[in-house]
Amino acid sequence: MTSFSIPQLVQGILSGNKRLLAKGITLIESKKSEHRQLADELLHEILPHTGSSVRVGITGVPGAGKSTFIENYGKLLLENGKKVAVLAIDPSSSINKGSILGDKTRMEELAKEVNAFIRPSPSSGFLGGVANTTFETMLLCEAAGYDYILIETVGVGQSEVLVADLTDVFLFLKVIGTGDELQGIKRGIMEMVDVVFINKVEENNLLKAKNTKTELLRALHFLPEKEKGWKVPVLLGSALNNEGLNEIYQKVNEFVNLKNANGTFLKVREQQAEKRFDYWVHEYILQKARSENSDEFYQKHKKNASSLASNPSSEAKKFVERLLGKPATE
Ligand SMILES: Nc1nc2c(ncn2[C@@H]2O[C@H](COP(=O)(O)OP(=O)(O)OP(=O)(O)O)[C@@H](O)[C@H]2O)c(=O)[nH]1
Ligand SMILES: [Mg+2]
Repeated sequence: MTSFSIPQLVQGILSGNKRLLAKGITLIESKKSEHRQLADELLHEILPHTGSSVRVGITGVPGAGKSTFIENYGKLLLENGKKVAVLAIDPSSSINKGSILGDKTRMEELAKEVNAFIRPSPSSGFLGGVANTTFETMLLCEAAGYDYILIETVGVGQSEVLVADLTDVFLFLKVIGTGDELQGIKRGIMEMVDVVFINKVEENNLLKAKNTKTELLRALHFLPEKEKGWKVPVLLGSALNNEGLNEIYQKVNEFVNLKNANGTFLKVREQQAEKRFDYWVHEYILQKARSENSDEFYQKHKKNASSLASNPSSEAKKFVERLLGKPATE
């Protein structure tokens, strides 16, 4: 990994060299503290060259067609002269290692394109860590000139929230007739969504799809407007047969333009970066807590918490006060 110097990595990434981009990402994903130092140096150098992409999150139940969608939507972006990077957020990836690569068949054509870059989810780590890695990977991809970053949520649960916190546009892929009607209307997801695509719509289920659309629009109608002046559109189509993707392309661009006009595009990104900051505050406090000087106290307080000798919250407070040099209150 250290066979390249930081200036070499910077130069390679800025010139769009995929191999060096991949090396840079590996550095970012490393858990070794000396690598983190290097990763910070790398990010410092490339930061002035970031921010110019459109970041799109894509969610939907397993099998909804996310990868198929990305393959064909990605190709459409390429046809429009754009460069596309595909990343994945997979909180369960330690079990389900590199699942996006398992999807090879579904992104086979996109993967072969010069102007496309596909990176699987980091192979381990807790959710917050994976989100952070994805955020930094996205920055590297931007520096390498990718115009669209597509992030697929893999697995279920909290990954949607994280992807929404990393992207400018949040796209929900819905399938009909698989019993996920209720999930689609699940408030949590619907509140985060900017564009809905009902996928796998074919002649035999067109009517059902239209009904689902009406239902979804009704549900959306009751939610507060997330972006001023934006009515979340529900589009029908087939990712597999390349139907409806042009409309998605238009809607995504329309949404980005509206956000820019409203002044929310950059504002939301600032809020997202603040979340990254908070992540690192927690991370560094924990690191300091476990460092040689404090580890004894850390273990002691933790034990008091685990045995419920005192409640975990007050025990944590005592420990942090001690860590910050305040007189211990015990
Ligand atoms: N008939 C039909 N099948 C589709 C369509 N889009 C995707 N599929 C099929 O649905 C299956 C799942 O597609 P994927 O793209 O892997 O779905 P995914 O959401 O990425 O799945 P996970 O990553 O496992 O969550 C595959 O067999 C696809 O060929 C479509 O528009 N019509
Ligand atoms: Mg997939």
